Amino acid sequence: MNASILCSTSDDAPDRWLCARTRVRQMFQLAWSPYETYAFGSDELLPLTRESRDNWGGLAVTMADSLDTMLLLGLDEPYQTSREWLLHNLPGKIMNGGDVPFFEVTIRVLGGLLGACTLREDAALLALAGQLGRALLPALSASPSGIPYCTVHLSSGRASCPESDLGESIPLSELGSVQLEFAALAHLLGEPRFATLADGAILAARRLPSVHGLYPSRMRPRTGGPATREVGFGAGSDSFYETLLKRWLQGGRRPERLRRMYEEALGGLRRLLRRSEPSNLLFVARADASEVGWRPQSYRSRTANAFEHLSCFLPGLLALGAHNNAGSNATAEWEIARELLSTCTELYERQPTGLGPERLAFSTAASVRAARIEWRRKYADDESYRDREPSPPHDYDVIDPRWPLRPEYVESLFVLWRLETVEAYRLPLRERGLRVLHAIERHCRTSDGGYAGLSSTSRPTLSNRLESFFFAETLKYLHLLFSEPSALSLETHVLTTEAHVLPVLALRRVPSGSEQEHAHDETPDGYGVTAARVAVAVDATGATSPPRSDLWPPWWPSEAFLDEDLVAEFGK
Ligand code: DMJ
Repeated sequence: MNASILCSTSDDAPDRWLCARTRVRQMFQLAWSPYETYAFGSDELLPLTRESRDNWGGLAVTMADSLDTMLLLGLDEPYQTSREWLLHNLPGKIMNGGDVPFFEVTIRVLGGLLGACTLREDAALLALAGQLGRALLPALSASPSGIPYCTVHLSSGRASCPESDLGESIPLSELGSVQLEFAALAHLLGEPRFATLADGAILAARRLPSVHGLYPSRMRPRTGGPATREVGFGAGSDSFYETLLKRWLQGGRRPERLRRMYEEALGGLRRLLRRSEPSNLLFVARADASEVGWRPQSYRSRTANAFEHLSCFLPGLLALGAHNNAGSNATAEWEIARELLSTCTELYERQPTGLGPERLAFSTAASVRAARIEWRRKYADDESYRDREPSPPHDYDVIDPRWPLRPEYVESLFVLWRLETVEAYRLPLRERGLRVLHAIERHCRTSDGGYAGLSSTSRPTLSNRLESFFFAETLKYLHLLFSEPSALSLETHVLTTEAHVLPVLALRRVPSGSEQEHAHDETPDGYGVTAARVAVAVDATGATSPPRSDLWPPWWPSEAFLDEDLVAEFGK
């Protein structure tokens, strides 16, 4: 029976959401089948040419990234086949492996293995995760500053970062998104060193004075200093801020220092909020933190108001933070979350395909003003243009039209569906998810029944790419959106930046009132007890060290500066 026909029954049909999640399960199988046929054991399937490639170091990235989604979706057969394959082949690939990207392999492969171990106790997979974790560790342990290197050579342990135009440096998101996986590993294996080193990277970043809680989007492993003045919540920065909150939640609301860093970053976020012209869509700009203080990049520059699909994870993050009272003003954080989510909805629903573009440039009142001035200057002497105006603003221009099957929008739909308490906001969220599902079905199917990304959200043209996050995140979030809350508790689990399911490392209060970590005995994971040792290691690392002035060049600003003109309507 064709499930998509079933799913089109009337809004109040009782089996509507059951049908939707059944469809997601089928989509997973349809996407998996060509991977299994043409690329099994490779990092990725090239879905149009039916080839495979090892673009992340050859560790079967798609397979490892998919494991916990298979378990959640009840796909036991591909799970067992993949598990067997990984247990048999990955140890050798790790032992003899070459250069791999530290961040991608941590979030996709290590995260995938640990997600599976969380949902189903599995000593063999856990041992494999331990082997991989140890092979990745030199990226952290070889760094003199604690800021990890970008690449690690699995068999020799050599760690490095390629020389870019910004010198040897690593994106902030890459240094600060691996902590959940390494803390889980530390906990499950009883080896605190994993957590100490990974958490140390965040503490190393914190040695810089932040700019309203924000850190430079690239940093240097050799010195610990910044490699750029750019700060923001898009590519290069996004999941650093996500990790501050989620690592705190994972630690049973500890350590407090991470919550404080998250709260401070919300101050920076509020200063980056802008509204579009003419529809007042709320978005987050990028900024350049210069030595004279806090300045948005030139209004004439398109990058100032650039917004990436990646930033559509923010509504979900803000909702999670507000739900857990991690910031100082949950009401305002909820408002921002709702408004940013409706901006992302607009990005999707204004596109002919119903899928949101990778990157765009918003128009704001200031950019429209600047464009008018520029127009007049340019055509001052041209009779034919002199009395005309530039075309009216239309909120945004699409800069990069691709949709590589990204998850961030459906991720936020899911989190808000779970946590939103105002029914009027909550009710449409599943419908929106269903529209995304239908758009994928309409525009992303390949001729052999699988799926591929789109090279343009305005014209449905397939690209020859099937990223592993389609299995790990996009389909998982859609499935969870259409499932009952009992499918996965957000109180006892955290979802990593790659949507892998990890346990909260439980805390229990003892009668004396002092906080102590205890055995993880009330949690379902059934593993040994090491939360106490992990948390102690985290707290002991650089706990009180003040910012080190020798680390930053003269152009990195001090955090005291505040430009009142740029404080947006949501306050400081
Ligand atoms: C994923 O690999 C992760 O979510 C990462 O943090 C950034 N983006 C991709 C999916 O878009």
